[in-house]
Amino acid sequence: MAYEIPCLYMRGGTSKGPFFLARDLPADTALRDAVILSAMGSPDVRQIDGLGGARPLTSKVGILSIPSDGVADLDFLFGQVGIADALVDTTPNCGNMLAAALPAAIEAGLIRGDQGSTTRRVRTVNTGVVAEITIQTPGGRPVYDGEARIDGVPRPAAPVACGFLDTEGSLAGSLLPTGNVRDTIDGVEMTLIDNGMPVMVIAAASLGLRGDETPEELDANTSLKARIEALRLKAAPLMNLGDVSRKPVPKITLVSAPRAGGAIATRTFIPHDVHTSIGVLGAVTVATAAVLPGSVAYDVANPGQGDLRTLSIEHPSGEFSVELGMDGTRVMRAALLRTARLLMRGTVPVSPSIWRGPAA
Ligand code: NQM
Repeated sequence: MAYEIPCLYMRGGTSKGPFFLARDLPADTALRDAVILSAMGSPDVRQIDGLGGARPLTSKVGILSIPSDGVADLDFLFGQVGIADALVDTTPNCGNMLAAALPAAIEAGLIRGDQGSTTRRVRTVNTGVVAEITIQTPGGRPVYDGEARIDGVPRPAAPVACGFLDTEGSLAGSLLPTGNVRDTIDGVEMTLIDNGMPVMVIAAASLGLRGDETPEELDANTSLKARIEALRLKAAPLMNLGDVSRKPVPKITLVSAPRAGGAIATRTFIPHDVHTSIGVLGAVTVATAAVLPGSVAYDVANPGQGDLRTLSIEHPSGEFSVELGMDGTRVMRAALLRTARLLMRGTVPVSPSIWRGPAA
């Protein structure tokens, strides 16, 4: 008989995927990944035999556990599941899936919700970044209906407030891993930066673009994508990321002057497909570049002023507001709003040819 793994299928921000408890999955990483790949239907471009949505934003998983070191209240391990590739990558952060971690943990009985609202420190195990997350929990249970709106999600929902500290150099080791605010690779100027997500920030104009092209137009531009990938493979070692030919980082954000009253306009490659909006820590990192004098983003941005600034990052489906707490020109903390929703609660049967369950 197939072993059935308890699973919560959650939307987190503009992404979605199944959440599992670490204790319900194999402890061995290779076996765990084989189970996840089979649950998601990978490798297969359609993910027809699994839960994956055949796009990077819908081919993600979250794995939850309670840490014993006291650094956080909840551990969230994020997995970017390859679609055509048999790969579960736990390298980068994902702030969108993170938004669903606390409600999922309460739904699963891993954490007890407080009366009214629940605030907990959630660590993304991938990089050690800790976020303070607050969700609405009347009667101690998460609610999903509400009035908060985020672009890229059609319906309003209950707010998930996310606050980040210490995101600098999450994977690249420091905010500006090359030590420069601007580098030039193959004649293209860029700012290589990591404030929660390693990103190559490039002016759209440097690649002959306007910066307001649709994701479909950019996705169809195969010569542009090949050029960006060549730049990415050269930039990654300079960002301390090594060979990234099979890694989803760094991301590439093309920036241009804002068009809708925001701080900056963006189009983001993650890294091979174009994001229909922008990732959470991707947005934090681009906002950080936008307020950094000398960066390629600063050139085109409306960076605002003062120690507390809200930057509206324009993206293909609207905007993403990031509140930055600054000390001079240095970003000390970031706060932002997401929403999340429980989409389905159930179990995922695993073929006995892959795993027979914890007792076997
Ligand atoms: O940057 C997509 C997403 C993400 C990542 C990506 C994210 C983040 O929208 O924190 O949320 O960049 O691959 O889920």
